[in-house]
Order: sequence, then structure tokens, then C-alpha cells
Amino acid sequence: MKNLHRPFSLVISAIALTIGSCTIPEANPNAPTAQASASAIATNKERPPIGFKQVTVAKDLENPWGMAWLPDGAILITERIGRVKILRNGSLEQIAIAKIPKLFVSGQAGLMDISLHPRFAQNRLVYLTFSTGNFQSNHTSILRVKFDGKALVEPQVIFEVTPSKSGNQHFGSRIVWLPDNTMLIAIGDGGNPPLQLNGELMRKQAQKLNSQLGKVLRLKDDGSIPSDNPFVKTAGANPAIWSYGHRNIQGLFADPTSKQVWSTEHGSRGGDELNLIEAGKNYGWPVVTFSQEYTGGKISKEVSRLNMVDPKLVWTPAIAPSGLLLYRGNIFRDWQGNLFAGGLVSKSVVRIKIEGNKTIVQETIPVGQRVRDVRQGKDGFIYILTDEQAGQLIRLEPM
Ligand SMILES: [Ca+2]
Repeated sequence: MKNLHRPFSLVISAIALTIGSCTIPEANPNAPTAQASASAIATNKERPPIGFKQVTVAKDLENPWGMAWLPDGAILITERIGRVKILRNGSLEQIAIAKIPKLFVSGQAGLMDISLHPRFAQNRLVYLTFSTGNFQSNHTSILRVKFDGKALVEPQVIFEVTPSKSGNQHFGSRIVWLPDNTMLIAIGDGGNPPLQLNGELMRKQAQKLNSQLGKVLRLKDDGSIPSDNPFVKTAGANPAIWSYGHRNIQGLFADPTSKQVWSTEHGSRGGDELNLIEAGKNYGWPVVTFSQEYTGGKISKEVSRLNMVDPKLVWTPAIAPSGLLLYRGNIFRDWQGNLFAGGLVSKSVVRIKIEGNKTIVQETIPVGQRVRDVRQGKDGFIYILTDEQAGQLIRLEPM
């Protein structure tokens, strides 16, 4: 199989843009030809660039990770070190949180995502993902708490990823909700070489159906496993698995309108991916990948296989994607249906429009800080959370 990185045509409607190389795996039978890409330009109906500004609405957040909107418009924000803050009417306050059991804060580990139950207005339930254990043995867990209006109380660990692993890398851990009130949680492959588990490279966990590492899992709201998950009847498979072959997903979005689930996943050196996630599918890591070892050299000779799902987009050099939004608001009408992917290394948000396997738009919005999360607020604005020692919450507003 030829390993050609074919440049993809891009339609530019940006205020400021920088574009990483973008590739479609060669073996994908649906991959666009140069001709198809050209026609995508010819038929593009994008209006002129939208003017917007970046407004800082909160600052001095210490490595914030996730955020969630309360029904009254206040925002709960996690800090990786183990705090939860609330932004209400422009003022940021720390709120009390019941003790997080054996919270492991190191490297990429700590308190991570936060998500409200779809019926939060009735049950007040909040879900937090966190790393638990120590450097020798740790895993991602889900803590369910109740927000009583002032504090997060009644903690209950409802799910713990197995197997445990060593090191402080690749916890994944975004939570999103499907229309049936089950949740998807993304779990990383556990870490880079030389980290090992059971005598082989830890990254191989991503292809093992008896392991929850390198997977998207689907759970009920109490942490139990739905009986209609794709591998429930597969001998030896872990029944929580929804999709597999993932390295480290840190951007996950379930769109209630299209019913589609999108993810962004870190490659190693280069080869970051945007994927459309479907139940039971294999997304290839580390058997097929565009990324290289950090130390140089190939991870795999193959970039695509017929029984594995190709990414919709590949970023080389890496943007280190974190936070993903499919915009459905009314503030930026021309951006409706567009994806917004945060980038830690690129210090930007990438706006993407995909139709089938065609990239219609890829525009980079420079932020100048490591972007950890991107969300649509209750008010329809786009919010950007930055992963810095003094991180910020930034709102995109029309000019
Ligand atoms: Ca992949």
C-alpha cells in the first residue's frame, strides 16, 4: 500500500488562518479525488468571513479541564488539581466538593471532565472523571455527586476503568450523553513506550477487546452496562466497549440533532485525528496510524485497513486536540453545524466543516494559549477554556 500524504483542497474563509497538512488515508475507497476536491471549492457557498472577537470572561483558573452549564447559566469549571469553580454573574468562586477518593494528580492525571445528567433539573446529578491511584497503578474513574446549590455532595464512584496501569499519561476521559440518557466516556490507551502492561507495550491495549484502555465506553447513568452494547455477546470482550482502537480521545461530542458522535484523538508525533464514532467499530490505533514515534521512526507501515475506520481528518504536525464542539447556536448562524476542535500545542481552535469525506472548511482561530476545552454556552456563544497555570475562559463574540 502506498503511503501518500495527499494534500487536501481547502476553502479559505478565515480571519486569520494557519493550516497543518491534512490527509485522507489512501486506501479509503470514499476518499475524495483531486477532482472531487476541486468541485467542493466550486460549489462552496460559504459567505464572507465572520467577524468575531475573543473576550476573557474568567481568568486565573489553574489548569482548568472541563466545564458544564447549570440551568441558570452559571458555569461549573474543573481544575485538574482537584478543584471545582463556579462562574456566576461574572464572579468566579471555588465551590466545596466532597472528597475525591485517592485523586492522582501528576502529568496528565487529575480531575478532568464534568458533565450534568441530561435530567439535572430534576435529579441535580453531576458527573466528574478523575485519575485515581498512584504512579505505579492508576486508572480513570467516574464520580457522581449532587449539586445542592452550593456544594457537590453525596459522592459515589460509579465506575472504575480496568485494567489499572502505570504512569501519568493518556487518561482520555470526556463524557457525553446520548439521547437515551446513556453516557459515552473516552478512555486513553494508557501511555507511550516504554510503558508496558502484561509484558507488552501498553498502547496494544487499544486493540484488545478484554481491556477498557484505548476505547470509548457506553454506560448507564448509574455506571452499569447497557445490555445493548455492541460487544455484550462477544466471548471474552468487555461489555462496556462502544468503539476501540483509540489512542487518547480528549475531544468528544454527541450531537442530538444529527445523532452523530464526533471525536478528536491525539496521535503520537503528528497524526492527530478527527473521527466519526460508531458502535462496534475499530479506529485502528496502533495498527494503522499516520503518526510517528516521538523518538523518530514508524509506529506502523499502514495508514488504513478495510476493517478499520479511517479518520475524517488528520493533523500533521499535531495540534494536540482537546475539547470538541458541534455548533448549533444562533449567535454565529453561518457556523451552524461546524465542528470546533481545541488544540493544546497549536494554541488555537480549528473550525471544520465536513460533508461526507470532504473537508469544506478548515480555519484556524489563534488563541495564543493551550486550548483544553471548547463548548457552546447556554447563551449560544462559543466558550474556550485554556490549559495554563493561569488559564482563562474566553468567549467568542461577533464584532
Ligand atoms: Ca485511527
